[in-house]
Amino acid sequence: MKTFFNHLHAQHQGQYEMFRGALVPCHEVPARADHVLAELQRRKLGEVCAPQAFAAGALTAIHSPRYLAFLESAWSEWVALDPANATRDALPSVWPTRSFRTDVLPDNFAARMGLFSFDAGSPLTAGTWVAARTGADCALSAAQAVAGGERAAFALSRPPGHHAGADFFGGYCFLNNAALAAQHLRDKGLERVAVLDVDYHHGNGTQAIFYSRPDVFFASIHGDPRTEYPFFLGHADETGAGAGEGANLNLPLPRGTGYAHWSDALEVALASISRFGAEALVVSLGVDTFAGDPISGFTLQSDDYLRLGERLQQAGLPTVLVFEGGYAVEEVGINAVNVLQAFA
Ligand code: SP5
Ligand code: ZN
Repeated sequence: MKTFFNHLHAQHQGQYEMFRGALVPCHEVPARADHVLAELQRRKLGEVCAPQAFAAGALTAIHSPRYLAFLESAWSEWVALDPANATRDALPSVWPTRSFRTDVLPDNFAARMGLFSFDAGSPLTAGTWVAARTGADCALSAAQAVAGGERAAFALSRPPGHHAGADFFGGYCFLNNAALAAQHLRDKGLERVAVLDVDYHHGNGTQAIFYSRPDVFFASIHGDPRTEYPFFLGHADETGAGAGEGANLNLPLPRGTGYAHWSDALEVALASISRFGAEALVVSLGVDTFAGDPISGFTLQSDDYLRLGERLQQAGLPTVLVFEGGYAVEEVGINAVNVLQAFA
């Protein structure tokens, strides 16, 4: 199995995120991807490739032009506000909630930061755009490999993607890599594509992108949003809208869930994907379901990821795996590569 590795991922290097009124060190750090790469190479799980550079049209298939233009120029605008900003991460501090307008693009930079985001935990840094843009190329390259006949491919990149919507960032995510991969498979002629999101957190961005579409099924197993981030989406009664009714499946589980019950939800998700008639599968591969994860609440063990990988492989679909969360930095390589091993 080929891995498309984002060699520029460390260009995105946040210093801090907002937590309980304080700026605390980021959980989403460059070492995460480096550990996964090192473990892939240690086990010789296949070729590590550079991504192909895709044209802007591949991004506008998912993201709005005004959001992409904002992301591309955000860092230079931030530094232009104050040269001292060059050593500080940009974080939003004001958002348009209910009753505010979102159709008028503000001139003010802080206002646009808020318009295009939903939390204060996702610092935008000097290299965020180049890292996210190259990560999108990795996801698109992996999708292209699978559309071209490969059984499976892995996009190894950060920042992650599944919280990013058509026109917003948040949850450490800026461009929705899994959505870009699913759309690319559609554009290559596959009629029905499924996205299975196994990250601890609900993939609100991916769900929102495909919610009204009948051609891309979204299934997610995650911490119950009544208590878990991102809180405002991911409930079981969200089943799709309009032509997309029936093509969205949320399987929220309580804190403390281990593989015995988590894997029951996996069977439900895979049965639905099979009934949907998916011709290819995109997996949003977060391993923050691990017992040792510092920000999450499930109790999966490292060996459970071997079983998860075997089960995904047995689904028998051409599969694009996209790296998402997982913050137990020392174990993230072992856990992610345990999933990949069945595809090697
Ligand atoms: C891709 C992904 O997994 N994004 C997750 C974003 C979670 N952001 C909120 C994190 C809250 C952190 N709380 C820290 C508590 C332990 N110090
Ligand atoms: Zn997560």
